[in-house]
Amino acid sequence: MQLWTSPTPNGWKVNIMLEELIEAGVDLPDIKVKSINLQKGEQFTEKFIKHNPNQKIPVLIDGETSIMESGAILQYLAEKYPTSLLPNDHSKWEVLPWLYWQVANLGPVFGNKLSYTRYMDDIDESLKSHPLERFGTEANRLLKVMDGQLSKHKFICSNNFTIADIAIYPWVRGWKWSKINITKYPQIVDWVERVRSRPAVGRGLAYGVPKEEIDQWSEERKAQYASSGSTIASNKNLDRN
Ligand SMILES: N[C@@H](CCC(=O)N[C@@H](CS)C(=O)NCC(=O)O)C(=O)O
Repeated sequence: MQLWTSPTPNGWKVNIMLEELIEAGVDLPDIKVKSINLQKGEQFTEKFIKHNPNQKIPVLIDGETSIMESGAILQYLAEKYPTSLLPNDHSKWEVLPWLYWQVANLGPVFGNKLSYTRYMDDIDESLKSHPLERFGTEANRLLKVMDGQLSKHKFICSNNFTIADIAIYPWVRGWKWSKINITKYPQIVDWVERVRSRPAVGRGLAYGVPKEEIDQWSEERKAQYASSGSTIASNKNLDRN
């Protein structure tokens, strides 16, 4: 198996998944983790596009099967290696809708809020106010929805940690960077700590990142992310291919 990834929220989901499977006692095959340099545009190469026509990490390659989309990768791994991360009976329908909810709602909205907050330096401030308002308000609505779930149980879908928690966590943990205030929701703050305290989550977040910067980036790293983020989020990339 090969995982093509980068240290970003959508990448971390799969790293965490692999580490959770190991933690659950699954004997995984050897997995080659290949780091994709998004700043250099490696996601646009012919070789990459053969495995993911959508030109984004993460990609999982299992023999002849190439899987794009982090949600699909989590589901693939969860079905191939059954554990409590995804029930294999009817109760999987308590989990899968929340996985889809993350990839269709929370990911794009938090990602867009982050881009306008941190990365789009070349855009006039006045043009940013509408998207910042729109994505900020929607991010807050999504947090309220999450808070409703967490008022019923410890994790998003139930008292069990599942692939839905794995999908949601990397985006919500970055709330300071995206300037989406989760502190209005103490249950979400507690959930972030509960998820972070899992050993497999710590190991998953560490792929390709110096240990001392797993939870707190250095000023140098922040500057690097800000500049690479602006390259990635830029419309200039639309000219490629
Ligand atoms: N819906 C996709 C989103 C993947 C995605 O946006 N990946 C980002 C990194 S977090 C990426 O590869 N960006 C490169 C680019 O936009 O050029 C998923 O969940 O896998």
